[in-house]
Amino acid sequence: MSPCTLAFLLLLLPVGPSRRGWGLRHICEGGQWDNPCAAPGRALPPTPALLSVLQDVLTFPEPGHGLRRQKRDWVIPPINCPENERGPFPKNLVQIKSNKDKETKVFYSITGQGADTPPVGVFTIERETGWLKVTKPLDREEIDRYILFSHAVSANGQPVEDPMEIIITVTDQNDNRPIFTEAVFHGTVLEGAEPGTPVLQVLATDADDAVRSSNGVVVYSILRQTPDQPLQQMFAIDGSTGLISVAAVGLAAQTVPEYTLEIQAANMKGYGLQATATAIIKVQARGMSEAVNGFLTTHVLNTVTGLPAAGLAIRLSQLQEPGPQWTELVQRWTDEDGRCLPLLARGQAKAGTYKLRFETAAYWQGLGQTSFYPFVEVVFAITDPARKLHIPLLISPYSYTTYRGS
Ligand SMILES: [Ca+2]
Ligand SMILES: [Ca+2]
Repeated sequence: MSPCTLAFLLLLLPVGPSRRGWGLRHICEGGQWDNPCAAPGRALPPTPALLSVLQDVLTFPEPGHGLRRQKRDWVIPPINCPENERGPFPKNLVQIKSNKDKETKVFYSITGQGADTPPVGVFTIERETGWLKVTKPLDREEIDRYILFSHAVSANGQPVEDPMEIIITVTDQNDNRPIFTEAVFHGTVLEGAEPGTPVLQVLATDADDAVRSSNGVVVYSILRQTPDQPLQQMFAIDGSTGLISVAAVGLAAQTVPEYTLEIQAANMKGYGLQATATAIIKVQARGMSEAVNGFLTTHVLNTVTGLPAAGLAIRLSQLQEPGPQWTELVQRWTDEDGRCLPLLARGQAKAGTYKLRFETAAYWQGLGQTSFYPFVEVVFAITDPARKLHIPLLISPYSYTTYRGS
């Protein structure tokens, strides 16, 4: 690599003496781009961030000064380009410049994904001026980053610079709403359950950026509870996890055997686009023994302590034939006996393929341990819906056992 100086310059920024190598100007069009930008005809003082870039440039040794810096030391700030930009296209992004243009006529080209490899032609460069352009609206959810290489050759086709890497980061717009994984979530709670008892966890996904923006950060809330007896807020939801738990005493199967909750998920931490789903919570009367009422039951045993595993989340799903689509039927949490209410009641079971998912990692995490298994899934077939099934799980952080019981 020939040592060359890299200069990032703002439009109309005072420029030092001529330097070798690439010069890069960030030009802003009507404030559309996230780059630091200067209004036409007005010089901006260099920002500290930019200064540091310039400093890097200024300290870069000239050829013949001995030390050569590796290219990877160059700090090339990514060019931010928002998704869903409106035209007209092509739109100028940045001008790429070689100071060799003082010695010879320089021609520019770009390679890389979005240039000469699919999707081809999203970015183009003006051969003679070095203007890098975007030719159409971008979709962050499709491609969130482009890595291009810019090249400069002289009239006889000889490279006058090493290829320069240009990273174009597609910044997010909140153009996706949350999507609940289920239209209807089902849970069961034992009557008289104490406040804080977990009942059901809902989940919504969002395709937008949840790391560098809040566009994809979903917050849950309960919009409505039907009936609103004996209190308006019998349940609470954890805004960030979607875990619904008992909020008040007074759950009684005889008076209210079932609650319907309208759940909302909204991105931008609760202030953006919304989606709703339904949570149906059955209140189970005490004294209805598993043996009488249950068709499908389980228990979880911690084989390290030999004690029941309490507070472990379990989800039952059914395979939707013919596709590989699982539909969640119910969620349970194990009690202090490592047991939970029947996952399927008598008469509720149909022949088919089912899956019990045990959230083992969260359980071990709660005990301050790590689990080799993030979760354990037991897939099984129900062939005789009249025959009671008991599927226990015996767990340690590094092993698990299951078997068919009755
Ligand atoms: Ca998009
Ligand atoms: Ca987006």
